[in-house]
Amino acid sequence: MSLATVLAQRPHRRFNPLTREWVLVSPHRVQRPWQGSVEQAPTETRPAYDPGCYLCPGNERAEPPGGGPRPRNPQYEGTFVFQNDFSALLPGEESEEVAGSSLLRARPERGVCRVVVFSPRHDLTLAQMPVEAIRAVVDTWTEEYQALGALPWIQHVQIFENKGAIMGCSNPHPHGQIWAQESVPGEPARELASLVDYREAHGGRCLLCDYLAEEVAAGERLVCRNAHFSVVVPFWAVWPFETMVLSHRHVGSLAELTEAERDALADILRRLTTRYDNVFNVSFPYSMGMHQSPTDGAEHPECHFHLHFYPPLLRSAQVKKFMVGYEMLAEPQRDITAETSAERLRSRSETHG
Ligand code: H2U
Ligand code: ZN
Repeated sequence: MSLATVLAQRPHRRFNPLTREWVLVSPHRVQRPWQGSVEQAPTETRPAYDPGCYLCPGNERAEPPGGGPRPRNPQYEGTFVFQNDFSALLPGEESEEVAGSSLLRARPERGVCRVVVFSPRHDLTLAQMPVEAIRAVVDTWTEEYQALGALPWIQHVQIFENKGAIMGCSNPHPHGQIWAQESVPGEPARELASLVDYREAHGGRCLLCDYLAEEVAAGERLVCRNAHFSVVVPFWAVWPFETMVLSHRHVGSLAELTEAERDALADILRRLTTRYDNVFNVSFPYSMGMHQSPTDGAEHPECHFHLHFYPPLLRSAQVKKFMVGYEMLAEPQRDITAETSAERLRSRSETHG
């Protein structure tokens, strides 16, 4: 039996070389071929300015947790960054591991949480923003990565966006978050370990450079690309429409991108998010974020800048993929294959409907 037959028809497991975890794929369970039909969700119309929004220009934010006056946003015209009023991490004094047993371990964790508002317009999303405005978001992310990373005690800067109420996003005003902290958290740490090991085992080669070359040659999981970035549904994708955005050049972070690459990142983000919205004709929810070099002062030649998009939707605007039962207790599972998802995303328009 050929690999292609197994991948398309037989229950099988695929290996994620970044996290070193397996995903169970059950393509035979997808009974119905894709009809291309889409449910029209109620079109939500939002005003360009919402007087009740805590992110719109000039508005008051929520009352801070300790009480006191509510902060007021400036009349910003581009992107706007502020310290998260309900930060999950706090700066403070350095301290040692606190609990004293090998099974009950804890240590204080210091950090900084910021909110990055993408646009003064309450009614837009990345997909609907002009590419120049997305480029401004890329520049803001870059500045934040550099400024937070320059703090001597910050080792990792996680930039991300939760989009859509289904992903726990509290406000439709386009925005993302940054959590910077003194440790490298679990997911990037696992990826880094894999990248380091691959580099050692393959004479200095990069896992993601090699992976990208294979995907470009195969073509079947590619969604779209430009001169500097490619989007693939990873071979090992867990979420139905999961994608990865990979830089063509082996760079570790936003800070190393050229002007042309920053433009290209804005372009690919606009095109990918538009394709997503056109899958079910809804503003597609997702969590997305980027993985870049830790800011621990060390060289990280193994790092390869990339973004992950994790959208929860499966069959329509309403039907999401549940990560329950087997997924919680054993390992992730999916029915629709990465190849089929890539084909669907490829067939969508890059013009916003
Ligand atoms: P999410 O939509 O991804 O939850 O992000 C919004 C963040 O904005 C959230 O982390 C913060 C919340 O703590 N926030 C403020 O900092 N000030 C406010 O007035 C409301 C929300
Ligand atoms: Zn708003």
